[in-house]
Amino acid sequence: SVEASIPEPQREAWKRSQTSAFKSSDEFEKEVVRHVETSLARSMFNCDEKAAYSATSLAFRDHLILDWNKTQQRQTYRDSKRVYYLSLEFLMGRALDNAMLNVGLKDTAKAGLADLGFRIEDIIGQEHDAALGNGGLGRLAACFLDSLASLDFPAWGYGLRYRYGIFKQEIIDGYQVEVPDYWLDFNPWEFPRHDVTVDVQFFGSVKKVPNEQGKSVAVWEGGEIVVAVAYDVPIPGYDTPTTNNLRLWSSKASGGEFDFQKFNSGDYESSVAEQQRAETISNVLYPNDNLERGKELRLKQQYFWVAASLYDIVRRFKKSKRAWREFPEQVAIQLNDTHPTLAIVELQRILIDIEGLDWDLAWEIVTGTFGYTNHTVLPEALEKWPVGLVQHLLPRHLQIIYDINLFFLQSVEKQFPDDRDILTRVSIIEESQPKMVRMAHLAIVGSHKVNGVAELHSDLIKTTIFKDFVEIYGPDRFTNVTNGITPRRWLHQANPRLSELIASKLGSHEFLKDLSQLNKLELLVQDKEFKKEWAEIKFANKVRLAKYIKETTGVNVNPSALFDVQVKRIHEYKRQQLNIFGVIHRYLTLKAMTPAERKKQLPRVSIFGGKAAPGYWMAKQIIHLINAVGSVVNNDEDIGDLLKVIFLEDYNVSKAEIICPASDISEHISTAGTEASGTSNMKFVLNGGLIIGTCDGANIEITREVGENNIFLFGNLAEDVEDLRHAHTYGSHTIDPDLAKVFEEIQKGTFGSVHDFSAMIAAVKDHGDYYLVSDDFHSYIETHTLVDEAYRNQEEWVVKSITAVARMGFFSSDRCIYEYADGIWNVEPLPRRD
Ligand code: F58
Repeated sequence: SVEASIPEPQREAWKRSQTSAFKSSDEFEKEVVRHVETSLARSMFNCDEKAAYSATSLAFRDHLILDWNKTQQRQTYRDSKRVYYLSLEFLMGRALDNAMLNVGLKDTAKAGLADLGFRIEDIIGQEHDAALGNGGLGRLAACFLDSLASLDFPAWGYGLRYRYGIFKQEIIDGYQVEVPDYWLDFNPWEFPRHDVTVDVQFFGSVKKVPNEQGKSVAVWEGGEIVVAVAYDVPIPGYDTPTTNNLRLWSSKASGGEFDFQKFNSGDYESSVAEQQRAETISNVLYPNDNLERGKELRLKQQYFWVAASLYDIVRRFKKSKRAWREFPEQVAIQLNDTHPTLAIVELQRILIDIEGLDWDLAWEIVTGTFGYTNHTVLPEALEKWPVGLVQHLLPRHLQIIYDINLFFLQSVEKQFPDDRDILTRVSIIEESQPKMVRMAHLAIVGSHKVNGVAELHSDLIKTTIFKDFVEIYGPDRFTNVTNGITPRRWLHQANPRLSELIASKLGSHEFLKDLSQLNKLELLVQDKEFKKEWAEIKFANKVRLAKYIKETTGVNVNPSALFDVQVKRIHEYKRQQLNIFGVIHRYLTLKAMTPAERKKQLPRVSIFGGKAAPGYWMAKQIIHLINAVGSVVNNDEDIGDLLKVIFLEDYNVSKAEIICPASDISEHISTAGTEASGTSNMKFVLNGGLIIGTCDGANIEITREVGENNIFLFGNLAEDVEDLRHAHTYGSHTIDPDLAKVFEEIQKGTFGSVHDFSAMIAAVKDHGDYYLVSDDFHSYIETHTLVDEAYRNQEEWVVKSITAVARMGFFSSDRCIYEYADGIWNVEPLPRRD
């Protein structure tokens, strides 16, 4: 065993002195006080909430680290197959609450903090979100890390340690303003590993030289080196000692602080400038959601992160002294979208140029190792890089890409000898001006499995953007893994009262590890007392959100009103414009009523939240319109509580934890066929909210699970979209009459800024209504009427809410991880103790 390598007396000395994690609240308090006094150099007299947060986090960090060390030792010792999840984004949110719950010591900490004079909520609230992601894709990666650890899989995440996460959003005069998110001031959850570094090369040129056997090999030389430094973040599983690792790379100049040669020769300024240039690589997260802009720095980020991660993975593999062909039996690498696709090329390069394998064996190893997950069919989000840029930055990689393409096209030509067009369509190189590298094609060719993220989406990629590849490789290369969410964060942590109620009825917290157990709740749908408690919890969560709305916007909302929520990135395809047009329609309808009629109406609060990409002008106009409508409606005395329109600033993970448990209905209303999956739909339903949605993404599977009576679907189907768009462009395009009235009202200036909003209207009226806002408007409004009617029957509504929750077991990210493990990675969990 590993132990035997240390002489007995030393081993004993280590064991005698071993630290142990706190268990009781007394021990926890001691740890907190010790950290306040030594780590923070403060005392009882200047320990504010921030300091208490810091000390509490350090105490829990110590706890995690002990488990983390043991997990890593165990995984190294067992040396079974590991999973590596490569993602440019990990939208982790806060870590302290999660750590407390996962190690099962939240009550202990609560008691300890109370003794020391603090409320645990206030302490948890001090933490800055780790916001290293844009939206769904980044949050999915975070849920997957939670599930991988909770299910005891040996798995690492690899990402970038951005100095600035997604920007903070401020709303000023109704407009979005971006403020940098500098979050690293104090981050107790990361461990800098200054001894774990990788030199990453850029630019330079390629020379062919003969090796010892006289074979010509490529040597990539010159250019510049940037150093990657590892920062490790422990990822605790729920109710297990397994604590996995998330390794984030930070860039710094080679040659330490700065180039001493230049410094000594008096060129101080340029040596500092070089250092700064190196550091810009990991400086900032690109803030686009479903859009690829093709910036050079972005490509640099991608290669920097991919090269460092692969070096690390290969280094670990080589320690085992196994033969190279065993690599895919030891290593599974999942590509979260095409952003890490250069990893395919980099591994091929390492194997042929550095390790001296022949091409075919290397390529077999590469394709056996990688899996690729696609997250979008939107053409503007499919990654492409100009050949010239790749050539300049990564000359050797471009050669390898050309070789991969050559061999691939040769085999396609053999398979379809009479079809020239297919070669043009599937080529990794797009013969455009300038020529482009199509990253999705490279990812497909270099992986053994490609998956979409919901059934409809996985079908769509097979019949549209990747159709030819299904012909070439057969349908088995393509599969579906419908997304999921971790019930630990999105139920237990976000909605503790609901989680406890469920636990009390099911007899334990086991459902948090096996979410399908929720189905036992269905037996209770007629239990009066249970339904009452269920409704009370929803109400309490709404009161909490109402308080938050008051504090942040100054608007009073009635917690008994129907809370209608749409929170997600602002994008035309997600159709916040449809929602706000619907709100205006409701407002006009209310205005046209007599006071007596109005009295009979159901009060509603329309809540919006989400960031627009800084360069996405139309999305910013949508935010402006929502705010403009809010300032008119919220101050209209005829309307009062009947309608309030709220825009919540700076939507992020920790705000989602307050918002999701407080919704009655949430909106998932993308144009059919555009939203790959959606995951917030799952979060809302799991928290007892119903949803209004289109037949898109995972909404379809949610409907199948919860039943048609427990969801509000509307709108055109994906299969009709193409024809409708065609008709808009080539036929006569009439606007829905109710929508036309909404437009007239906006154009009258009722909400100010006629000029600002004219483009949104023109997009529907004059530019072909690409997102089918008008086509779906009528059915959207009608469905909202059904929502109102259903909500009036509170008894029935609660039955729907419980039934839906009971049927949500399928959407746990644990189920996703089992599907990936089984169908794509071929890995197994590691038993907890040897
Ligand atoms: C999202 N994609 C999908 N991309 O839109 C959503 O339907 C899905 O549920 C989710 O992935 C998880 O599968 C997404 O969030 C991005 O934000 C990319 C960021 C980098 C640039 C390209 C878009």
